[in-house]
Amino acid sequence: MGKNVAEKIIGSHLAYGEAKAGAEVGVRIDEVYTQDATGTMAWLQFEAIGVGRVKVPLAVSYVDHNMLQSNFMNADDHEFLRTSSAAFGAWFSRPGNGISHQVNLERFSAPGKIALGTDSHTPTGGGMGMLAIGVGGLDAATVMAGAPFELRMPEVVRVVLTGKLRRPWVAAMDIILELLRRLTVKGGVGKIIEYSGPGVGELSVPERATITNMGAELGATSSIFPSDERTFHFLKAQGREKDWVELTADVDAVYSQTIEIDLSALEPLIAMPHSPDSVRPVRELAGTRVNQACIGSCTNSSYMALKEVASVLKGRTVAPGVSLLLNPGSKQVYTMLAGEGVISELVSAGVRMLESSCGPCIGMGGAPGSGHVSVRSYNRNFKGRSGTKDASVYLANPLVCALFALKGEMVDPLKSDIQVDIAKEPDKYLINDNMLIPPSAEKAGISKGPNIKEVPLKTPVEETIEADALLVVGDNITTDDIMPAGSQILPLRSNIPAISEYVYTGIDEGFSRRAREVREKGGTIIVGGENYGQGSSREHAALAPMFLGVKAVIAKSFARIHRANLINFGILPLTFKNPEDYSKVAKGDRLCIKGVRDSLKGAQNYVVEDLTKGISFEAVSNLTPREAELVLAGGLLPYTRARFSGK
Ligand code: MIC
Ligand code: SF4
Repeated sequence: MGKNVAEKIIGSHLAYGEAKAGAEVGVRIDEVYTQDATGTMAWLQFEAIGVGRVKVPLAVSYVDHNMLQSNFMNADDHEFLRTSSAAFGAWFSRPGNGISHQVNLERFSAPGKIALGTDSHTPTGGGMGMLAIGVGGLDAATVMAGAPFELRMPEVVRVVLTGKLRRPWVAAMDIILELLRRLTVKGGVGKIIEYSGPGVGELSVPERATITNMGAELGATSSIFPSDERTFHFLKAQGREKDWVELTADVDAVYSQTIEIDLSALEPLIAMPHSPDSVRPVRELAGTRVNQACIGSCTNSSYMALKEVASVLKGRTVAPGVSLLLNPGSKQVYTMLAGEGVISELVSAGVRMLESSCGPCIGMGGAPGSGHVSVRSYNRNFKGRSGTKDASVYLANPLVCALFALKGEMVDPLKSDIQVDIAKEPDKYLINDNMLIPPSAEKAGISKGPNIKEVPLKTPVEETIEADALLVVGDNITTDDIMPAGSQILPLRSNIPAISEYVYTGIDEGFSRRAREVREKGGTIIVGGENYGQGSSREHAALAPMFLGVKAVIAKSFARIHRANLINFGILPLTFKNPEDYSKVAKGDRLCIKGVRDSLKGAQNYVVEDLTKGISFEAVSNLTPREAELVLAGGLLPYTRARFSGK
C-alpha cells in the first residue's frame, strides 16, 4: 500500500510504535525551536530536568513576541534566553531577527525533517515539506533532553488543489480561509492536512507556508505540502539547496478523507469577528468602515507578499481615518525591501513600520481604538486579543488589507482599478545570518532577572478529587480566554505566581481570587464545552490554573495542544460520557470524583457526583498509558526528572 507524505516522514523517524491512525507513536525529532513568550518556561524546565546540553541535532531559541520593553522584564527574559542558549547548546536568534516561523522557514526548515516548536503556528514549516508540530514548552524541553516525542498518529486528510488563483486579489490566505469556512476551528483536530493536486505547483514556498501556518486555526496537528521543484527553488535562493529532497505521496497513498478546492472558483474572503472560521466573501461587507489595518505576522509577511502590498500603496496615501501598521516577518525581508526602496514607498504612503516581531497580533502594541474595526492579514481574531475588548477584528489577505486602508472602508477588490505588480520570486535572497548566534562550546553562566521565578510543581493526583466547579464555560474556549496575552500580561510569562492572577480575567474577573480561596479546600474543577483550549500552545493556560489549584477540567472535547499541556501539568482532562450532562452542572457546584488513581490505572471511567445537586454522571479520560502515568506522577516534569537525572 502506498504512503502519503506525512506517513513517509513519520515512518522514517519512528522510535517506537506503528504509523497507523490512532496508534501511539514515538518519533525522533530533528529540530526543536522555542520563542520567547513560551521559551523562558521551556528553558527553565530544560534546566530543571538537569541533562546539561540539548540532545537534538538542532535547537533554536527565538525572540519575537515580548518586544515592547515598557520595563525591565522582557529585556531580562531576552538576556536569560541568550545566556541559556549558550549554556545549553542552542542557536539564539536575537531580537530584531524576526518572527520565529518566518526565520525558521528561511534559514533552518528542511523537507522530510520533523520539527517541534513551542508555538501553535510551528506548522508554517509544512510549506517546506517539513512535518512541523506545535507543542507546549515542557514537551519541547523533554525532547531536547533526549526523549522521543509521543503522539497519537493523526488521520491524514488530503486537500486537492485544482485550477488557478484569480491573482492578484485572491491569494494563499483565501485558500486557508476557504478551508476554515468548510471545516471550522475544530475540523482539523486529530488530523494532518496534506495538500496535493495540480494547484500546488501554482504556489511558492512562502505562499504554501501561509496555508500551513493557519492550519493551526483548524485545530490540525500539522499541515504539509510535498517537496517539489518550487521547494528546490526556494532553498536554492536561500543558499540551502543541499537541504532539498524530493518528497511526494505515492500514487496509491491512502487518506481518511479527500477535499477538493478549485482555486479558480475562489474569491477574496474575510473572517468576521471573533473567530477565524466565520468566513464570508469580502464583497458582502462592502461599505463597512475600517479604522485600522495591520499587515504582516507569521502568516503573511514574506518578501513577495509585502512587495505586492507596496505596489498597491505606492504613490497613494492611507485614508485619513485609518492607521496602517506593517511588520515584516524577518530581518531578511526587511533588509531586502529596504535595499530596493520599498520601505520608502510604504512610509511615504503613510504606513507605520513596526519591527520584525509579532506586535499587534498578540496585543504587543497597536491596539485598535474603542469599538474600532481592524482588518489584519494575521491568523487569529479572538475577542480581546488585539488589546481592545470591544474592537472588531477581521482577517483577510494582505492586498485586501492594503486596499481597505487606502479606501477607509471595505470594498469589493475584484471591482478595484488599482494595479498590483505581481512580485517575482527571487532567485537569490539576501543572506546575512549575523543575528543568529551559533551554539557555543564554552561553559556560560545563565542570567536570571528578578521576574524569573522557578517552575512550580504539582503533587501526584489524589485518589479523590473533591472540588468546586468555579467556572462553567461554553464551546471553543481559547487559550487567550484562559490565559490572556497582551503587553501587560505577557511580560509575566516567567513568573507563574504573578501571571496566575490573570487566569480567565476576560470571562470572570474574580476567578483567580476565588480559586486561591478554595485551593486548600480541595481546589477547583472547570467545566467546558467542545474544543476546550483551542488556539495557542501556551502552557501557561495549564500551568497557571494548576498553580491556582485546578485539579480537573471536564469538557465535551479538547483541543490537542491544550489537552497535552493539562496532562503535562498533572491536571486531569475528562470528557463527558454523555455530552448532555454538561448542562447539569452549574457554576459553584461541589463535585466529587472517587477512585481517580485506580481508574487511571484501569478502565479510565469515572463517576462524577454533584454533591450540591445530589446527582451524578459519567466521565472518561482516554489517556494513553504514558499520559496516565504523567497525571499519576503530578505531571511531566517530576516524571522526566526522575527518568533522566534520578532526582
Ligand atoms: C499566539 O499566536 O497565540 C502565540 C502568542 O504565538 C501563542 C504562543 C504564546 O502564547 O506564547 C501560540 O500560538 O502558540
Ligand atoms: Fe506571533 Fe501572531 Fe504568529 Fe503567534 S500568530 S507567532 S503572536 S505573529
